[in-house]
Amino acid sequence: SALPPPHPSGAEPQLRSCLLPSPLLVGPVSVRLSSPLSLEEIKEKNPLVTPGGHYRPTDCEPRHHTAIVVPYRNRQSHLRTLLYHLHPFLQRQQIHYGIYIIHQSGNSTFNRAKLLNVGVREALKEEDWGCIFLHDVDLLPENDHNTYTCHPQYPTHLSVAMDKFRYRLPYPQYFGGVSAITPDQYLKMNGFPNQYWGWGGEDDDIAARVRLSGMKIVRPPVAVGHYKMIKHKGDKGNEQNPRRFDLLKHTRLNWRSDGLNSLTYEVLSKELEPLYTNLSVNIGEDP
Ligand code: GDU
Repeated sequence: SALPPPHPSGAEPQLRSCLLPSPLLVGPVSVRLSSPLSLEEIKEKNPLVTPGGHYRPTDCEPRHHTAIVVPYRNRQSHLRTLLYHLHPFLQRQQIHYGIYIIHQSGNSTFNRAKLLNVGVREALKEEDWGCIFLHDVDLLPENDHNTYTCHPQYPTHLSVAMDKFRYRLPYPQYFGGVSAITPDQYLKMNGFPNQYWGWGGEDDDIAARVRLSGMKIVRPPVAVGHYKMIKHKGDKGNEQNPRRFDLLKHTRLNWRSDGLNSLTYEVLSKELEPLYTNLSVNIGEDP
């Protein structure tokens, strides 16, 4: 029989594990670069999402528990578009997930990698996530066979084929856009650098840490790692970081002392919005 035996104690019967692959997957999807719906309407379309932007399948036991961490400031329409796509996308994959928006408060120079450190730490305070996705707000996955789960041994780079790079990896070590790690992998590489203020370089530093800590990067096939990027101009407060080349020369020396073990920040507020958890944080400023 396909049915589990009745539970001896008469307690709630255990759900069977979700099927692999999820029968709900549809493969390639065409994505819209702006959301036709308001946040309220997106919530109505996703009635099973609970406050803070959490979801777990109701008719099977999920095999994966994934937190999505998004570094964020002042990209409202991008966030709405991401939520419009990502909630149904993740539900089709039948995983247990939560979406965390890490908002850098104030006007100091943006620091993507430090915000990612904050996001990992705060997400893990809340739940025992087995996998953490580091997800730019403006990247929309175009194929739900690109599963939002982690490799057990190695960090994963998911956005291998972005439209802006003509659906190719721009260079072999590229690790920007969307990537994923387990808590163990994150510890092993001492998290991410805290010293990259402004645009650029931090993704290459993270890739270097993967290698320096004895790991490698794994990737899905190019055919499923398709992403569309929402077009945007450079943001105020995230100008190119002129120090990035110099910093990158020193990753080998710095990665053990700068990262998770040197992270300091202050959570200013945490709100359980209907479609995401909103953490506003003070991460200081470029010294
Ligand atoms: N971001 C904001 N607000 C800002 C600036 C950045 O929310 O004012 C967040 C967004 O999530 C955004 C991400 O930071 O998606 C990366 O910033 P950009 O979109 O400006 O950078 P690119 O589009 O050039 O992205 C590429 C990679 C990133 C990162 C970056 C270099 O896709 O992962 O490595 O280069 O910093």
